[in-house]
Amino acid sequence: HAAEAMKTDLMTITRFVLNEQSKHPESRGDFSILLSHIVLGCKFVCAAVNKAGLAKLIGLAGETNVQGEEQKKLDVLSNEVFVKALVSSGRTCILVSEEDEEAIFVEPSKRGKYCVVFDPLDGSSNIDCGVSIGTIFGVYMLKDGDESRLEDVLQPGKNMLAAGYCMYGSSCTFVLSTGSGLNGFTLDPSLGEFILTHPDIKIPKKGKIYSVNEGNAKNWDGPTAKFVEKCKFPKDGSPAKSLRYIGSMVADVHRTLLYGGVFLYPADKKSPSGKLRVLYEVFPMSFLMEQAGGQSFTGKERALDLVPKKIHERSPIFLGSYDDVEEIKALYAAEEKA
Ligand code: P6P
Repeated sequence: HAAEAMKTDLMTITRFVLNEQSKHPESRGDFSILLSHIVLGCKFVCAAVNKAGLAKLIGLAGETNVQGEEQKKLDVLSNEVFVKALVSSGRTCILVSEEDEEAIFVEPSKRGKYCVVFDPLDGSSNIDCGVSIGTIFGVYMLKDGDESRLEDVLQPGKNMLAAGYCMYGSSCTFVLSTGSGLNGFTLDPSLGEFILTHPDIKIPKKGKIYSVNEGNAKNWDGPTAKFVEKCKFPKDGSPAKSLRYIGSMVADVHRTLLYGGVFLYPADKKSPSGKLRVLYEVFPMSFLMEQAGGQSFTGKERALDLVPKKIHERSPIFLGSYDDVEEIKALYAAEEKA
């Protein structure tokens, strides 16, 4: 009957968020309104990404199409959509986007109490070959109710109220946490609604997959090299792990959440702080990973404890199954002592 009930008692993301809101009687629904605007942005980007291939037939990005219109690059378009959706929600005061060098301070008439950090289209270099890409976001509350200052978005990830991503692939999947567990929703295009398809996601405690760009191996530090060596040539007779690396963070993290294992983008000699951005890649994915029972480590500390100094700061990241990340932490701790 549960399956039948699911068919007629559709748990949409809107209903889900309102249910969450009802657990906070003091809430005035601002957060639900903010999330509904983020969801709107994702629906728009999903439609645009699905047409991207077609868009190429009528004019490459950055050139003019047959109608002589300027064909916007998809990541630029996505950024404009999210900035407009977030500002028009009337619930935000500061926005930090991967696409914008400076933070956006919302005009007073439209200002709310939330700060949103986001990558509107992460992995966009993969669009042309059809690899899944995604939007990643995190939400902070303004620290001091009156003035919005840059410090309001330079908070440690553990202060986030919510985080999530929307993956544009074979289906459009929205994974969200508001701090009490992790849930996944799939867009039903015929309804234009995200339906709860992955309730209460929990990552396996230990996994059989490691996910890293092996092409950077010559630049890795000792602990990372040792960990990857252990994945490939386990000393304790256990089977070697499989390597799965898509090169699109949302897709690699989504697989890690559902199948288990560990995703790593370590520091290396070329990029001592790694490649991934703290505010809108490392923090949201680490927040989700912890909500799913996994963990996330920077090579020095718990990722969510990091206090960023700049809005586009990078950090190394090791995230995934609890036991797998413990092994990495032990290798870094041993190097500390040596
Ligand atoms: P590399 C995509 O460009 C991205 O920002 C992430 O989505 C992805 O995890 C990473 O970079 C891939 O980087 O150096 O392995 O190509």
